[in-house]
Amino acid sequence: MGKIRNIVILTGAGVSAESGIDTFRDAGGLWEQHRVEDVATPEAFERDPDLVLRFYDMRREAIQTRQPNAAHHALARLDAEWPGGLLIVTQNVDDLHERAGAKRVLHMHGTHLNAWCLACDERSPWTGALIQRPPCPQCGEAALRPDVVWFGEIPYHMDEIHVALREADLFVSIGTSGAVYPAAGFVRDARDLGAATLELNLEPSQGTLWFNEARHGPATAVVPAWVD
Ligand code: BJW
Repeated sequence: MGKIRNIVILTGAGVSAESGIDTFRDAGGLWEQHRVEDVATPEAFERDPDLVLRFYDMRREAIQTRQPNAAHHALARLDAEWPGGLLIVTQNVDDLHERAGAKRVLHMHGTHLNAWCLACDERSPWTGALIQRPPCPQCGEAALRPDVVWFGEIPYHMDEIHVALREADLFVSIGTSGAVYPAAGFVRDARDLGAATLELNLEPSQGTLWFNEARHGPATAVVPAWVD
């Protein structure tokens, strides 16, 4: 990879699609016909917490039965072997990058493995259901929500991500539609800061024209082909 030293890799739902985890905007429908924008907002949670908690309980349960695929494994290999800077910024709430062995991973939209208590503001590891309103392990209040970032909320780790983008020689976007900001803007940030940019996606994303290069196909094929 020439003179490249620092790499930032952004992943989205497409990297986990072949592990059997539904994407958000592809054909095939969302749970109970809801648009993700209608379920993944603080307003939706206020309006109908049962609906939102059932949506996340169902996804948390499904994710725990899924396994990393060849794309996650290829990225974990790259993470283990790349001598320079490398950061995987995932929009996914699943833990398949980590289960494949990747270490340098940030979850900018949170993780399904944590619950966040709205009473005491603490995060706790959480693998069970939230619909029965279990008490917070820290304060005992029944005020837990999924520790994920909804529309209108500020994504996690933005300072670290911007530092990595500033230092990146290569920005790679994998399996994301480019529909959701700020992640959809990273390609332009990286380009403006001098990085080369590569898209690996099933099809051209909404931001495909911003990339120097695009390779289209299933993640389990195009990601290992790029890494190896
Ligand atoms: C395959 C494949 C295979 C399939 N192989 N590929 C600027 C302009 C306009 C609006 C905004 C703006 N800035 C902010 C906004 C508002 C808003 C926004 O973006 N709205 C848009 C709808 C326009 N953004 C926000 O509110 C964000 N917050 C924010 O901006 O705060 C302000 C702030 C930011 C920074 C600093 C300070 C202040 C928060 C966004 C939160 C998004 N949350 C969700 C839910 C997370 C929890 C959960 O999982 O339920 O995140 S929504 C959902 O979309 C989820 C995903 O991470 C995210 C992105 O989806 P993704 O991963 O791209 O999936 P898909 O389905 O869209 O695409 C899959 C792709 O894979 C497709 O292209 C397929 O082709 C491909 N594919 N199979 C390879 N086998």
